[in-house]
Amino acid sequence: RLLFTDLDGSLLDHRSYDWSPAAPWLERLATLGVPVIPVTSKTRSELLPLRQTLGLTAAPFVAENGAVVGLPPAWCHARLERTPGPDGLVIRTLGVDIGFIRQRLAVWRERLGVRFTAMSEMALDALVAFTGLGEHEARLARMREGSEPLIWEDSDARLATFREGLAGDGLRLVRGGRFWHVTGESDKGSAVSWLVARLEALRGVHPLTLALGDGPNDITMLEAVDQAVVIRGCHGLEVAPRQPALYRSRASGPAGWAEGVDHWWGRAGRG
Ligand code: 2M8
Ligand code: MG
Ligand code: MG
Repeated sequence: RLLFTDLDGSLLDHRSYDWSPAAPWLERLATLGVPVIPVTSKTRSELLPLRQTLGLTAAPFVAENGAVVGLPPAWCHARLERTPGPDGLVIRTLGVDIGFIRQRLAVWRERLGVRFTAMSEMALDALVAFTGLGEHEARLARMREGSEPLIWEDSDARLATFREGLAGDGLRLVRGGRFWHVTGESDKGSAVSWLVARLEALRGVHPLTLALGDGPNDITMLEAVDQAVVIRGCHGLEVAPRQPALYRSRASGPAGWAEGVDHWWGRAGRG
């Protein structure tokens, strides 16, 4: 089995970033040897300390909405990955370079005259106030490699034009919790499928897969797995994946997360 999970608004509370209601399930899954794979908008720099805290260091991770994948040694393919970093992790980038994204954002702002603020343009204290992250965490959130979050300050109609412009550059616009995220042609779903294919190639078995998420950027991930949970959102966004095996939680955040894992794996997990 494999479990894929969004962080903000799913495993972590949207405001406090607390996960205590999910802790008993995290312990149980660790005991069962089920990898819990974070699939998030967060950066690699944010994820490295967070996966230590959450006890997820044996599992791979997906950062920046699918642009960056981290593989622990057990997930590396002897012929494909030769040079793990000092922490034993191999980093694969499935997206495009942040420099290209920022350059094209500047071009479209100029050409279309649209109004938005990119995360890289926000002062640190403004970012802290807007996200509720600590100052240190906010710095880590700014260390982007393959996606740029932005706050849209213009009309819906102009957003559509902006999206078309970006598409011409091979760039996508996807809604997270507080931000819109500009990425390459990778998304959470393609990264999840890539990891499932990797596991099949290494072990020759097809795992049972479960994914949990609360935002529009989670839809591709929820559609790429066998079983899915939409966590009730705090931001009133409609999330409607094409997924027959779908459970919608009543609770939000980590309590909804535990409720969703209970729904699909309750008996098997305890048995
Ligand atoms: C951003 O991601 C969230 C997740 O959905 C959002 O769009 O609201 C990212 O920039 C991430 O790196 C950061 O940690 C998070 C903080 O709220 O915001
Ligand atoms: Mg979320
Ligand atoms: Mg997210």
